[in-house]
Amino acid sequence: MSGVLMSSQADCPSGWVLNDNKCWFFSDLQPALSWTAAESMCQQNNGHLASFATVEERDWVVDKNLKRKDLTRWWIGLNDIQVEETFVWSDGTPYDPAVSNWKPLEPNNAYLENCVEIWIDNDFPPVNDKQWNDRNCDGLNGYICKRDTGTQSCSMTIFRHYAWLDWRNSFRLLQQTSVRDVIGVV
Ligand SMILES: [Ca+2]
Ligand SMILES: [Ca+2]
Repeated sequence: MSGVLMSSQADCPSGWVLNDNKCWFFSDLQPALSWTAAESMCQQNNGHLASFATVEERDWVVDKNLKRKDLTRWWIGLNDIQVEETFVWSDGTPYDPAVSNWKPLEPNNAYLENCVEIWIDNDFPPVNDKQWNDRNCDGLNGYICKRDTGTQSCSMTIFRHYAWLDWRNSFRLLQQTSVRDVIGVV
């Protein structure tokens, strides 16, 4: 037996988290990046800085992910770079103000602020927890990327297989690779 499995299972690249049929990436503390550099990093991985289409997505990001990290400030894709006070998501998702979660008095464009961050407040009790702030795009933050699962429908998933052949009267182990997905494979 040998070969590869054509998989149609929704999947994410290594280091990304699957949620609601999207893949999400949460950066480490270092290197902190400007908004533009962070968006570029996400695009290099076929994504964009994170957008939130629903309140559930928005709160899942904070409640299930960011609170485990020491970092407190995270770039998301929202920005008003093109037109002041007209906010758009970098991945083209329509901006729904009902999904927004601004801190009080934000966005305020206080220091030419055209990029949006989630700013986790570590005060106890939490104050304005998981809410948003517009910040100067050159500020250095962690970042969150989001992408479609997509490409796995045509990808080949390598699974573990041993192929023993009788060659010159001896058996030879030809290949041994790691188990990834053997569902449906006999
Ligand atoms: Ca602004
Ligand atoms: Ca601000």
